[in-house]
Amino acid sequence: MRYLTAGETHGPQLTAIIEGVPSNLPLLPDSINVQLARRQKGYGRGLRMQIEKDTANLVGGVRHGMTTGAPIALVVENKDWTHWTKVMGVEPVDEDNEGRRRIHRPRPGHADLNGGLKYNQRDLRNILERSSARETTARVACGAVARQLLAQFGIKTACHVVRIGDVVAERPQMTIDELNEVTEASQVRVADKEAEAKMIAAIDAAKAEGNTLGGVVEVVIEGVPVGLGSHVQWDRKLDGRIAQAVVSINAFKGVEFGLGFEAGSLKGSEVHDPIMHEEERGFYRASNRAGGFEGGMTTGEPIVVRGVMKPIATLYKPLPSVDIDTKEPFTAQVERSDTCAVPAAGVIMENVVAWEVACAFLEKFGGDSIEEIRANLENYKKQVEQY
Ligand code: EPS
Repeated sequence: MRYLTAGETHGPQLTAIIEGVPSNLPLLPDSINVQLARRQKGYGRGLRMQIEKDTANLVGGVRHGMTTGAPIALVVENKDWTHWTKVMGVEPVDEDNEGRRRIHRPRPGHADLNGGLKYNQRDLRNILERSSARETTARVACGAVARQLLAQFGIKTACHVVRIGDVVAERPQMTIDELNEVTEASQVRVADKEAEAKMIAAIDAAKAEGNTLGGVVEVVIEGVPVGLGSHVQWDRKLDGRIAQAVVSINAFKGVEFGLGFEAGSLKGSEVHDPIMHEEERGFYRASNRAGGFEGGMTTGEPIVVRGVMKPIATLYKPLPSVDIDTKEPFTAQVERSDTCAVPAAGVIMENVVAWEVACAFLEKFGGDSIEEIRANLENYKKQVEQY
């Protein structure tokens, strides 16, 4: 499967085309809208989220609640567009028209300056509009389609926040279903009540001082068969592909699996997962410190992957920058933004990781219809059982 997205944060809509979704997959806007609503939630979001009410309109590839195998086309409207029709219109406007709302003051930490230099744009809005994290709405919609596919084969996903600023949250012993239930009811998407209150206080304190907070989110995927991805070629290693997908999320700066960076400070005996075998269960691991991957392939244990999000770069007390017209320093640019979007980023990460797993799943069990894929999967399961 592959997808492309288009659309600007203050333009009329976001658009996505997904190619390669098999036929006979049940799909209705509701299953996408649930994910879009999750992405909009979370303590620390700014005023824009009160304007938007994201819903997907399926405009290709689905008929009577089922995919047909044709490309899926979907659009999500930007409700905020009504305030930006002059600024974001397609028709030409005069250079000095105040409706242009030209931006010439690049914000540190954003794509503004690099993008302006690269694309030779003297209105940095032409960069900002597309680099905005609003685009992740379309990616979550595509991920929701991937999750729908995974769900057909009993593969479950979850995400939870493990850090906001200097507050750390634990994942108590619980099943993936319980984790989903508890985090869904949390304002900061944590399973640790004590940490929740501290995170909310930290977000309030950051907001009060015109600052922002980043954090770490963890995604868990269970029910994945052994052998997705491959060791034979660098670009087929599924952990590598997941890493790329995670770091491509706006403001994400790093990714780790299982023990992750901590593995660098431990001995080999403390890092690897002993191989076990039981008649009933087949091969399994005594632990899952690898986070579900060895040799770029799934081990059959849960995928456990974390991503780190830097604090949002739009600050109410901005860092020094230089005006691209006058080349003079300034510090006054203030844009509306969020104080902390880590809980939303968890949902984005869950959906982009689900996308990569679904792609690898289809590569392994490829077929044009759900029935064909199911038959291939059953056949493979027998092969693994008899190994
Ligand atoms: C964003 C800035 C804010 C966020 C936006 C991402 O938007 P605005 O500039 O319109 O206030 O609200 O996030 C979303 C719109 C969204 O749907 O997540 C940025 O600069 O990346």
